[in-house]
Amino acid sequence: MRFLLACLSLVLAARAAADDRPNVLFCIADDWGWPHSSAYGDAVCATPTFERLAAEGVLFEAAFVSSPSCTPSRNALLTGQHFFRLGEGANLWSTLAPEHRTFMELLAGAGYHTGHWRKAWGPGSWKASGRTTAPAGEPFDGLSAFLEARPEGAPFCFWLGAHDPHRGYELGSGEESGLDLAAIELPPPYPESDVIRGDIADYYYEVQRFDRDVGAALVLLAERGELDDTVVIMTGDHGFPFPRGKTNLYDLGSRVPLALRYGASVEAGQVVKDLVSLVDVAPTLLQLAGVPQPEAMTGRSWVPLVTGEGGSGGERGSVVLGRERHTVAQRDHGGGYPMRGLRTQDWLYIRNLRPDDWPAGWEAPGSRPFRDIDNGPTKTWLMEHREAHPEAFELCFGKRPAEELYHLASDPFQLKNLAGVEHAEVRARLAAELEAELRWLKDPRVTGDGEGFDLWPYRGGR
Ligand SMILES: [Ca+2]
Repeated sequence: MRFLLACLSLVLAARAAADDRPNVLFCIADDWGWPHSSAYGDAVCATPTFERLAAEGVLFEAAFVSSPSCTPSRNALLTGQHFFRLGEGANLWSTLAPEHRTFMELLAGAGYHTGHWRKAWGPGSWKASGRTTAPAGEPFDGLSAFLEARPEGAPFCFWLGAHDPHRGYELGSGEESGLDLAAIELPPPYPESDVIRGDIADYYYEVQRFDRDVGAALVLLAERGELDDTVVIMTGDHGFPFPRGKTNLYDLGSRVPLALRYGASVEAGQVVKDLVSLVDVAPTLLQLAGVPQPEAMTGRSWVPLVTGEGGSGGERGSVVLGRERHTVAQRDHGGGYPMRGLRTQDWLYIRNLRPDDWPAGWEAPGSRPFRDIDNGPTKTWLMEHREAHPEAFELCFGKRPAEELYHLASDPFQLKNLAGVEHAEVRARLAAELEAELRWLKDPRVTGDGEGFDLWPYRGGR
């Protein structure tokens, strides 16, 4: 039997060597959010590589992560399943049980040479679940080293990760590099502040550094004559690490840049307005590689969208968003601040499951205040100026009602909650739609076992 299996794997390997399956270059920044790219009209954050991918392939205008926190976002992306289907993997600093297969593992099983550079899965301990292979392949010291180790003729899937633009930043690096602070569009509700402008410029500096890294990888593939045989995806794992960004279901937290290029196989210059989720990455890559999509993967392949078969007029109705525990910021029970949301083209509807808690944790002497918001100059400035700018402070740090509803055309940054004020019919319709989606997806918060999320260990220390 073992001999037969060995023969079969030799046959498959030979077929892989002769096949025309695409290579994959998956590029993901850490904390790079929408709309921080020149491709989306940002006047200061120049990302020529991302613009090139969009011009030579597809620019997605409405891409969202499953959960705006590193580990659950990456778990969802790798497994093609929403974060809440992944047990402990729904939380930051967690693990990923071996039964949740990742696209990297499935491609490796199909004969692909796989590996990653810098930040891939995590943070957390994937070994803690009993898993014996890394969820995003073995580490390599860059694309060149990875390609040197590639078996003759094998297609590859390389995860180009980064720690950019995660905090901390070198203070003043953005301005020193020549970025025009005065031209930065401050996202509401931030008040005018040179400190906030400088902080955003430092974030942009790291976004641009990531863009250059991806650019170098494209040059390398082009020199080897392999660029047009490679599916290139470039995105981020959630929104920017600023108050009301990362860890929030607002667009600044959950919406990300996304572009895809695949030589002549995907028509250049397309703009997809449809709502897509990064849980769709795994099904998309598996379909392109000819690997069957496991039943557990609930994401939807983008192949019909980008090949024109599925249209691109914004037909996809909604995406599901959510969050469980980020840091251990809830001092009373040690759990998270559970939220679920539904984003349509016209509305954002949010359910906050524990409205009595502080969304980012609270302030207490001797502990890091509002722990779920990364420390940095913008956070500090907003806290120090809370009396002068109480509305901004409240929107960034304050408690939230059980339901939020935002009308995107009149309120693109989602500042004016209409739930309970007007549009009761819309609220009821979206609440029912969210409930139905979560039930279909078997979310433990809906099917009755949601307390488990609060009980898993926090593998980041305390
Ligand atoms: Ca991140």
